Amino acid sequence: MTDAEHIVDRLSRQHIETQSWGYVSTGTRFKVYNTPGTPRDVHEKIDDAALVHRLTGVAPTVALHIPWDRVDDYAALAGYAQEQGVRIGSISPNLFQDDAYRLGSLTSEDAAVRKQATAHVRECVDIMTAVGSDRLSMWIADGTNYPGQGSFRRRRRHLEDGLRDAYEALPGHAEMILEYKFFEPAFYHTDIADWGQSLTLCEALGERARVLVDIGHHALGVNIEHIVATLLDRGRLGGFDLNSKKYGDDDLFVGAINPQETFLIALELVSAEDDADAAVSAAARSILYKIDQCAMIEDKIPAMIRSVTAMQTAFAKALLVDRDALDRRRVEGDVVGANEIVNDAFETDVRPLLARVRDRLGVPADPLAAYRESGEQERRNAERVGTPAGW
Ligand code: PSV
Ligand code: MN
Repeated sequence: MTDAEHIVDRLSRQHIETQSWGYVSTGTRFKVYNTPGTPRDVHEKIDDAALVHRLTGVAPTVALHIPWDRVDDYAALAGYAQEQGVRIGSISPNLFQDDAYRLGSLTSEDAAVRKQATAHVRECVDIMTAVGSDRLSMWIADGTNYPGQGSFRRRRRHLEDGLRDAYEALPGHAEMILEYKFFEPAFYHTDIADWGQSLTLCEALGERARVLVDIGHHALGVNIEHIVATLLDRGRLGGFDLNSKKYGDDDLFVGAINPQETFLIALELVSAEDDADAAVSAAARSILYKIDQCAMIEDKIPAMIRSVTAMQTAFAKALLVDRDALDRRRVEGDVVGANEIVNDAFETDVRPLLARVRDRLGVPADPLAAYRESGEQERRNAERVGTPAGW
């Protein structure tokens, strides 16, 4: 195989998970705008995910968030997804929208609240079994708003106990991916604020707990690709929540604000996939790439297509980097030369390469144009009358 064929081959195997809540109307705390054609229930969210997969060929799974996607019969829901051409992917519990969680969920001082939270996570583990999901995607919103409000160490112990309960209940083939976020909804401290907090919890739990990096969950200026490299080298990077941001946790579609950052993250990923250390490369090859974006004013399906194709673009450019030459220049101390190699790849127009990938996958060369011409949006606008689904 030539280098170009290798790249086409790798890109044809790319797998990006879209998320059910990315297809519905969400917004800021000021206003939620509805757009026409928005799904009214989980089946219609799955329909939209299936459409994105049909158009891109690389989005075969859809993440669910419980209770937003709660149904009576999960096996039937998995069957429905399969009929549409997709599978159900990761399951996210929701530990932030019940009145009981005002002072914390797994970290609460109240044993009854902690019990409610662990019972909900167990419900999600059962759903994983019913739908055949292999990832429990955990984000804990717990934190405090004022100095003195909580005991950091007692909260941390409760958190570890609660996470262990879920970890030990996981189906044999499954793993937990543990997200961090430094603020919001709490504004003084968050119990899992950064990658170090998450990593130490994962290490305490066991091999099947890995860190989830949400691109929007870092302070401005933080070097995310460096965090990614550190976690990759320890075999503890388990997943991504993909989006982009200008300021805080903006949840804009991928590549909209800083495509160079997305590319530099992808470069760390493809290089770890080829690492000589088998454990590092196996861990890198089993990362979940999940979109976690919110369509606040834009149409949801095209926004999702943009994110999926932005991830393809980032990986295509990362795969073009001549990593042997790059390493030589690093060793030689050729600062400008090393940067030039990275930059050359970033500036390459990879659209012809992606057209070859799409040809291989049997999908349209331009998924967004194909979507606009398909009439799918107009059909949805006409059919989906009534209350749209939301949070
Ligand atoms: C929190 O901001 C987060 O990124 C978590 O992943 C949630 O599950 C998701 O957003 C949905 O609100
Ligand atoms: Mn997230």
